[in-house]
Amino acid sequence: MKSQVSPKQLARAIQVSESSVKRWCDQGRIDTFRTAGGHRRIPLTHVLRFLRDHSYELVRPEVLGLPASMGEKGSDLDHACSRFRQALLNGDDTGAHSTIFELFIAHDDPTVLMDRVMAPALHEIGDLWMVGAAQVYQERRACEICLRILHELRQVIPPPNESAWLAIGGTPECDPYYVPNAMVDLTLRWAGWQTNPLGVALPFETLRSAIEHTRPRLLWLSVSHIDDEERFVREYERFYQATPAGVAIVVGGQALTEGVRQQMQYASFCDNLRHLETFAKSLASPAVNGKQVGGDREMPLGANVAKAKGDCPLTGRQRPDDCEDERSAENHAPTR
Ligand code: B12
Repeated sequence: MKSQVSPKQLARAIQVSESSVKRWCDQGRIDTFRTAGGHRRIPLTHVLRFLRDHSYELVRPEVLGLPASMGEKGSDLDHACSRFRQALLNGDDTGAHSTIFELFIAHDDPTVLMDRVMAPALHEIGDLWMVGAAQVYQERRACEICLRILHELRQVIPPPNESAWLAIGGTPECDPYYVPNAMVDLTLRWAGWQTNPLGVALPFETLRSAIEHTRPRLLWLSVSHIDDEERFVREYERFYQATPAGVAIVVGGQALTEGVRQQMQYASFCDNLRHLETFAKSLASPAVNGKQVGGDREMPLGANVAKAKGDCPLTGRQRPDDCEDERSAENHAPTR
């Protein structure tokens, strides 16, 4: 992909006149900068966002250095998933990118793409590996490609408002799974939050320090692998008790089986990113807590007021009328 394009290139790619594109640039409808020589240039990430927001058809994607297949229409998510899986298995970086960005431009939300295309493709690759039909290197390479795609999607989505609430998170010790973790980060960004991903394999002790230093409103824990269940539950409980009430802990990931979750307390467990998106938006909605993303950034830390009163940690209201018990707070967020 090119990193920036000229108005002429964009005009050819979407089959409109160059003067129209220049006008959009000058009206600020599309973010533009000028070269030293005074020529307009548009970062490709802004082009992708513009096409998505304004529903322009990408007739000649190759003019922008994008794969020609990106302009093709009519792929549904299941078909896209198998195309994506095949591209991952073949190490076809371009094919994998075009599958995802084509859907993104056609208005599919990143959460849908991650839940319905990327994650299932990786699950299938795991199944193929288990029966010896895919090599370890193919699995690792697939993760690398996914990470690059997630990184690029992160560049394309609008940056969060500077005063938006902060979310931090990562995976616990002994969990090297960085792809789901990057997906959670992207989901929260998409929901309008500022995020500060901490990476993978984090001891609870360091998560505690991160909360103290960064004062987030939300902490996510993505758990794909647990070495020692008893130890995990014990250390998590200690961490949960020491976490200030103003910090909502959201957990998810395939290692959090029913049995493990029964022993945990959390603000919400979401089994997919769509639910997380809804939850993150509802947490920031004025209807829930009188504050909006873009409003007050820091929640008061310190006394664990909601817990002490037996109130719901999210709404601050009395249980059980307004909020499920945290222990059964699965899929807390309503589905759309
Ligand atoms: C890639 C991979 C690895 C890589 C990971 C590298 C990396 N960079 O991430 C590595 C090499 C580390 C690895 C190692 C192992 N792996 Co592995 N791995 C996978 C594979 C193929 C993909 C994982 C992945 O990224 N999935 C995609 C993510 C996005 O999907 P997801 O986790 O379901 O996430 C979704 C939801 O859970 C949710 N979600 C996830 N996190 C969160 C967090 C929050 C807050 C929320 C709200 C939601 C949420 O949203 C996501 C999108 O819908 C899986 C197959 C599979 N089924 O996933 C096997 C798999 C998980 N691995 C498996 C195994 C057996 C292993 C090993 C034990 C192999 C070995 N003998 O060494 C080791 C364990 C090492 C360890 N310490 O963990 C098995 C696990 C079986 C089991 N249930 O125990 C699987 C299922 C493969 C299989 N079919 O057998 N693995």
